[in-house]
Amino acid sequence: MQRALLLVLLIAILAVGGYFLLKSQSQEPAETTNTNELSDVEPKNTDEKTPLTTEESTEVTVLYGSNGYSPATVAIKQGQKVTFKNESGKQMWVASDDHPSHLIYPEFDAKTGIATGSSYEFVFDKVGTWRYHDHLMPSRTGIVIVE
Ligand SMILES: [Cu+2]
Repeated sequence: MQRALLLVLLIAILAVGGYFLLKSQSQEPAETTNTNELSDVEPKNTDEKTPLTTEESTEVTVLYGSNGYSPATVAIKQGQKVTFKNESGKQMWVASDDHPSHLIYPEFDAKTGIATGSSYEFVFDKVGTWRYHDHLMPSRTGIVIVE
């Protein structure tokens, strides 16, 4: 009987002690990590978002008409997208120089004719001065300067 009582007492003490231990542990770290996370994360997020939104909001469009690309030369920032809109009445195949291999910037290649009224979009990830042409009419050329 005495042993059983002692056992029950021991279990009760352990349970109460463990409860308070857990309570104090879970409260203190939770409070400190919460404040740390808030002060660390918030300014980082806004810093990252500001340059991204300004780059996305400035859209660069090159029109392809009967006289070729207009403007023939555009300057953009790295990671910015250029839209080549075909208004020529014929098919347009935007491709990096040199013709016909397109090896100077192989990814910058529509790889097919773009119908009039449609566009070809390309995001320039590489810094440089990229000359291009209409693969279907190689005398019509343009330049994209990526800074
Ligand atoms: Cu070509």
